[in-house]
This record gives sequence, structure tokens and C-alpha cells, in this order.
Amino acid sequence: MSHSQPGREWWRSAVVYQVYPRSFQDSDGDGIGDIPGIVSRLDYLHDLGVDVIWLSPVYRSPHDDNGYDISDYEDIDPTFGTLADIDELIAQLHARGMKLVMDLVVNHTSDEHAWFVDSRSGRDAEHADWYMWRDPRPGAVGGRPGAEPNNWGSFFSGSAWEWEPARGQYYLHLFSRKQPDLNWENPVVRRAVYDMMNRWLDRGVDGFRMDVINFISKDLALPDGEVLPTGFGDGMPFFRSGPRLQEFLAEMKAEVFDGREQDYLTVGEMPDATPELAARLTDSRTGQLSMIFQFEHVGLDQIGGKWNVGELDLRDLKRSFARWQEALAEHGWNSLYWNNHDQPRIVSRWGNDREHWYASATALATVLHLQRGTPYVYQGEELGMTNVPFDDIGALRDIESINHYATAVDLLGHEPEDVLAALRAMGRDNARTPMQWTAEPGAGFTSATPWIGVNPNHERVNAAAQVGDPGSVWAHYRRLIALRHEDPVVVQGDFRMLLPDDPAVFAYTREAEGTRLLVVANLSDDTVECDLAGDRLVLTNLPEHAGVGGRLAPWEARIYRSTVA
Ligand code: TEU
Repeated sequence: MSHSQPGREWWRSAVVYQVYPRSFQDSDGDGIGDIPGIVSRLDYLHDLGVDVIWLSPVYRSPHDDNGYDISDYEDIDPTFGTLADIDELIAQLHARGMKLVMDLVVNHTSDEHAWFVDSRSGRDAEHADWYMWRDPRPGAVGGRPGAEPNNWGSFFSGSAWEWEPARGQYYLHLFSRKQPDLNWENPVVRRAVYDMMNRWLDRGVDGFRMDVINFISKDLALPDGEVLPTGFGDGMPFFRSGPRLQEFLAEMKAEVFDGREQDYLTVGEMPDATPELAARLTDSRTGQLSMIFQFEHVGLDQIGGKWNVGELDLRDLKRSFARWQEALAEHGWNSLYWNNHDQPRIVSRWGNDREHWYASATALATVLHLQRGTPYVYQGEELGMTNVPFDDIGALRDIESINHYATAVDLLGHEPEDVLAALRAMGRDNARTPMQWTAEPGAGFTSATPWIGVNPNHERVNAAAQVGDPGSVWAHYRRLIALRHEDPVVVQGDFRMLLPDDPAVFAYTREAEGTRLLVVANLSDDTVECDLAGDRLVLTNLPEHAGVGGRLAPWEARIYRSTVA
């Protein structure tokens, strides 16, 4: 296999399915998902039509952040299986014509990684300069409040700095204190990462999702950030997309991917990235990545922070999607997502999971999947899985939520029920409850007590009830995926947003080589007037309304095909 012509790479017509291994399928009865469990479900994924699995981390980890804290990049955590199991998964995927993208978490390691254990032991250790170590502020006493090198807060509450007496220094951790940031300015660190990446590609992996990869280049002055309500500073402007980001990614591309025969899918997770940066990095002629995950659309209902949830204005969402489609239209490439293991379930967040559960889940899928870019389906999204009615902080498992609750209630004096309501709306555990395979007590996920409770609605929302039912959410996702594989206009067609100021209708066209696809959806609870139509109705989520002209039922989504001069 050789490199494709730029712009024709395989991942441009692919659909990616994200598996969060902890919650997908338990095969050994410990209440935690594992790799053999994933292998047992590959026919389900192949039948859905997805081409690629993006597998969240399965490497050795203390699981402080559910595997995003890696203590050995080249061994599999016993919770999930063995290296032989991952080889079997790769072989089974390839036998089905599917591919595997691994999660690459190299902005930070676990504090239990051998590199960090050595680094923290002293300033003259072999790995002394592999992490972001800094002295206390001048004149301050290390380990005492205010001595931290700057005022940055961690994403998981508290300071982003931890004192290490053995070195008389602080180390930076943008996430938990058990996730120390690597020092990418050190070429020896970069070499070690590239060597590890090459060994995974040699093992048959088909690409990487790169965790917060735009954090690897930071403003080395590490200046204080604007003080937030938490009392800590906002370091984001100084630790994301720093001056050497494109240089590091170009070096990674040269050292890992360029010398190889096949094309690989590389997707960089980039909080706070701009369309301009994405256009540079994903340029098919001169870029370094296939695509990025940007966060603009999934931040639109967060008023000054994740936990202050506001109403979404559809016009803002359309403006955001149009901006990114336009910026990457010429030579770039978008990823397309609603969900992942960090986001709440879209049908609950921006759909209507009560009166219009099926219609809103399928309408939201339609307006996403027909855009230009690579769509990502998060486990259970294809079933319309919803947020979870957590009624007690004890039901949650995510370090981000648990730390936020403690800070908000114990330090800031917020009402526990108010904080819990925000966690129910936006907490990451909404995405992490077990995959709902059946209506049985363990949802077909496990025969044991699961590591996190199953959503009670699994008795209604589950794969067994939907697979094979042409009127299910699953069937609609399957049709959308098939359309991408069958119609080149879905992959290559030009994107044009329509009705930008309409508060309920999401409509756009895709056009190429004399064919136009029109996507028109009513993303509201009310019937709306809309006379947009085309020559032939290709797909609808509400067939019973298909013949009605001039208006759209609540959450009705239609796709038309027309021939154009
Ligand atoms: O998430 C990075 C990131 O931006 C998160 O902080 C995200 O914004 C947040 O979870 C939403 O509030 C990646 C992984 O996807 C996440 O699971 C990890 O916890 C994090 O990096 C650290 O590895």
C-alpha cells in the first residue's frame, strides 16, 4: 500500500467509532470492560458500518484519570488484557477491513511512570529534565501557598503545581497531580515518544488520536493568567498552541509517519484551537495532521465555564460549523463530532430525550454526518443513549467531577444540589456508564457489579431493541454511514450553509460534479414552515411526514438529492 494522492486519503471517507474500553464490554466478569470484550463485539460494529475504532487508552495506568495517566506506554493494563489481546484486536479488525486508532497521551504521563519516578528523585537524575520543573517564586518558601511558579489552576481543580521536596521544586500538572506534564522542549523526550509511536505502528496500528496535543508547546515564561472565580489563574492562553507546536508536529510526522508506506489517521485534540491554526495543520499539501478535534461548538452553552450551563442558540451553532467548514474547505479537513468520553450525551444536551427522543437523536446525527469531514460516533450514540439521572455524588467516578464537587461545595459554599445539577448536565460520567446492549440488569455489559452504575433507561434504550429495526436510532446511523460510503458528494462536495438566521432550521447543501445534496432539519419541538426541497428525497428520519411539503415536523430531518447544471 502506498501513500494516496493528497486529498484522497482513506480516512476522508471513513467513519470512526470511539470505544471507551472501561465501559464497552466486560468479558472476564470483573465489572470493567476489556479488550476481549471489544473483540466479541466487532461484528456489531462492522454491521453498523464504521471503518475505524478509536480506542481510548488501554496502557498500564493507575487509573487516576481512567487511563489518561499512563505509567507504561508499551504494555497493556491487566484491567483491559494483554499485548496478545491487542494484537488479536488488530488482526480481527484488519480481517474485517477495519482499522485501529490508538489514543496517544504524551502531553503528560502518570506520576507512576518510571520516567517521572526517576525525575522527581533529584535534579541530577537521568530523567531530571523530562518534566516541567520550576523553583518556588523568588523569596517564597517552597511548599507554602503562594510559592507556586505561577497562578495557574488545574483542569481538575486546585493548583497546576505540586511541590516535590526531594528536588526543592514544583512540577506542572495541567490535569491531576498524578499527571505531570512532559517537557517537550527536551529533544530526548521527543525522541522517546517517537520511538514508542513507531513501535505501535510496527504492531499494526493505523493511527493516533493525540490527547491535548496542542499543549505540548507552552509559553516558557509561564506567566500568571487572569484570575478566575476559583481563585486560580487561567493558563490556557499560555499553555495551548505555543510557539513550537507546528515544529514539534512536523518533526513527529517526519520521524514517525513519512517514511512509511501507508496513510495513517492522525487527529489532534486541540482545546481552544482556531480555524486558522487547523487550516495550517491539516493542509493536505503542507500540514502535519489529518484533522483536529476543536472545541468551539461544544463550548457554546458554557457561560464563562463548563459548569455554568446556558441555553444553546442554534444560530450560534450554525455560525460555528459554517466558520470551520469555510476555513478548512480548500485544503484542510474537519472532524465531526457531538460526543466523546468527555462530553454529555447530545440527545440530552441539545436534543429532546423526553418527548422527541428518537427524532431529535436522528436529526442531530443527520446534520452532523452530512457535513464535510470525518464523522465520529461515540459508543452508544448510535442507540440514542442519554445522560444519566445521577442523584448522589457517590454515583460519580470522574476525577474532574468529584474534585469540582468538593471545591464548589466545601471551598466555595455552593449548594450541593446545584452542583449536582450541573454535574448531571455536563459531567463526563454521562458518557462513561456501561454500553447498553440489552434490557437485562447488567445491560449485557457485565454479569458482575459494574464499576459505574448502568443508566436505568437501558431497559428501553439498548442495542437488542434496535438492531434490525428500520425505525431505530441505530438504523438511521447505519443509513447515514452507508450514504457516506456510497455517495462521493458526501465526502468531497462543497459545503454551503443556508438560513443562517433561522432559529430552528439547520440547512445546508453539499455540491460536486453536477449533484447537490440538501440537508434540512427542524431542530426544535415545534412544527415549522420550510419550503426547502430537492429533486428526490434520499433519506428522512420521519418517513410518515415525508410527503408533507412546506413544513417540517418537530425534529424532522430530510436529505434531498438534485441534479444541477
Ligand atoms: O481532555 C482534554 C480536555 O480538554 C479536557 O480537559 C476536556 O476539556 C474536559 O474533560 C471537559 O471538561 C483530554 C481527555 O479527552 C480527557 O479525558 C483527559 O481527562 C484529559 O485530556 C487529560 O488527559
